[in-house]
Amino acid sequence: MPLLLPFNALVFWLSLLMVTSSINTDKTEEKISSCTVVQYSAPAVHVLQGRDGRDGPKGEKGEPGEGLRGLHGSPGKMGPPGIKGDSGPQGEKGEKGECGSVVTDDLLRQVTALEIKVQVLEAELNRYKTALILKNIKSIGKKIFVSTGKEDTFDNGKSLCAQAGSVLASPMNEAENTALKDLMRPSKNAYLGISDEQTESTFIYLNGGAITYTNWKAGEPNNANNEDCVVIQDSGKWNDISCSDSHALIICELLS
Ligand code: FUC
Ligand code: CA
Repeated sequence: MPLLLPFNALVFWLSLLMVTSSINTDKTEEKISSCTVVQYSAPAVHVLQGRDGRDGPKGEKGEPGEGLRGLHGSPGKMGPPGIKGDSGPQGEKGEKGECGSVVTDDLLRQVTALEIKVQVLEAELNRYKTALILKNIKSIGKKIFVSTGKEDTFDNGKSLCAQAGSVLASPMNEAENTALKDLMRPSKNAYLGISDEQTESTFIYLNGGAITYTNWKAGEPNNANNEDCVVIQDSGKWNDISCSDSHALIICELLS
């Protein structure tokens, strides 16, 4: 014990010195440094603590954990529908169509072409109709009156028309009668295909049918001196005359 006393006393004294030095803030850096020299010879908890060292290098990545995987949860509710996607790429060219549609298109073109031709022909026909009036031909409805320009008897007149595949003019209504009147000028009379030769006072068409239209002049038919044939006068009115009268115009009619 007596041998340790001086050393312990020295440590105690130094420790006391360090405490008083730390309290006295007026101590210089040089004095503190001198204390560390003493500390080297006798480390103790009472000496000043050194500064922290720099961070060490980063350690290697550790092994992955081995925790148990949880149970699979139940599926959630269906989400809202997504927005419409972009259009896909254009598909490949299809197979050639059947002949039916081709034929239809071709027929349509032909019909259209025919319609144009018909219009042209109608216009051309109207021009000829107009011109033919000057040639003693008159078109009325579906009937065409053709004047022979000759005056003759009733029988000769029937023969003339028959040679052209026609019959003596037989107006069936006012329009046809007017057309015939216009065509007969300047003659005063023109034979009609009407007579009562078969039965007196019963006038019929050449085909034997009963007449359905008349335009008798007032007082006619009077059968003066046995008149069995009929003429249209330049007034458009009718008169019965002798079938042998050779001074009546021969006008034929054609049905279209
Ligand atoms: C009237 C007519 C006859 C004839 C004579 C000259 O008597 O009825 O048909 O035309 O005139
Ligand atoms: Ca008469």
